[in-house]
Amino acid sequence: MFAPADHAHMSQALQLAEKGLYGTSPNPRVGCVIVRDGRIVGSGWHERAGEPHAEINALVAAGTAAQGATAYVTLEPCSHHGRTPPCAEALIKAGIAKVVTAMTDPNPLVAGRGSALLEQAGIEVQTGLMEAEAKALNIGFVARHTRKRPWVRVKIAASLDGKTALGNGSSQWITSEAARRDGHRFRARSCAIMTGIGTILADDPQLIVRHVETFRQPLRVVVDSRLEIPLDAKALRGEGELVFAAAASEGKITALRDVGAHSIVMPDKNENVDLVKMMQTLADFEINEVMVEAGSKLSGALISAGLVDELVIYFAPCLIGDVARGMLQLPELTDLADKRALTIHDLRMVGPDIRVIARIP
Ligand code: AOF
Ligand code: ZN
Repeated sequence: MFAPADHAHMSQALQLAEKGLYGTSPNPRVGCVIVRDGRIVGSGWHERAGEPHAEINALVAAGTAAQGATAYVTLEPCSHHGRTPPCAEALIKAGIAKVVTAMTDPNPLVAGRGSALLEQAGIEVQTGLMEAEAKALNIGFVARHTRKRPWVRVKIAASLDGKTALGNGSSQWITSEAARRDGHRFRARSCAIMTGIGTILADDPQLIVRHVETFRQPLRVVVDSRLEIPLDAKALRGEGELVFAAAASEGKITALRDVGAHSIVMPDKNENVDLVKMMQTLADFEINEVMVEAGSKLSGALISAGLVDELVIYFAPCLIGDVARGMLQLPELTDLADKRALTIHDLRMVGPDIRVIARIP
């Protein structure tokens, strides 16, 4: 159904979409290329939520050349009035003759309605060109809409023997500057950065994006069962930071509100934070991708609860020895048949360190 030229145009649209990697949250990254008589007459991408969608930017660039042209869009054009008006209507008005999309929009407000509108207007619509690439680019947006949970990525920095800190807690720094900078690129693409109270008390991290050119900072989320977080924690220096607790006094909730942070009390039956509900809540808050940078307890608990999709592990070429902290607190296994199987998604050097991206199927 698709010719080599179609692939070339969609591939270009995907490259444009990727320019929105750090900026479009909570919207998807979307690119659009408009082609007439084999020539690109306009292109664009979605830069940030509230601003025009990819198709509109491409249509503006194409002007009257859009008449009778084919639009290649990495996501089904929208049909709804959100922060911006529907792209399907704009494409129809501009006289586009054919639309090729990579994937259907999983947003229930769209979900096929965009393509239907185009077809009703007599526009030919083809769907599914380079679908795997398009879905990968919006892995969190797809996860949020299809399973009502964000895509959750756990970052770990370890020695080659898998240790993340000394017995006394000291962990700065095991991996290289290059690895730490690389970690900031994962932060930058995330809608939220999550940590636990243990890390807050031990390291007082800021949990902000540095070393990456971006105009937005992800939401900071702290899992803190007994709401012990100090009011002057660096991770709370902002507006609207979220703290999930299992129990809390009204006084502490008010004090946190006064410093601009929201507490959400959500206990499970063991009086810990209900992690499943927490992730569903984050999805309700339009969080697509969560980056977890926590200790072995929270990271392990999230894995045990079946909430982690991806591990990003940096291994530094050094040994720390067995009397040190491991990566993940998981229940003891007595049968190796029960071990958790992973798939290796990516493997590369980052400076002197090794980066492994493993996925939990
Ligand atoms: C597109 N092209 O470039 C994007 C789309 O609130 P709004 O108006 O920005 O709408 C956001 C929704 O529109 C988003 O959840 C997704 O369904 C769609 N995003 N659609 O055709 C774009 N960013
Ligand atoms: Zn749109």
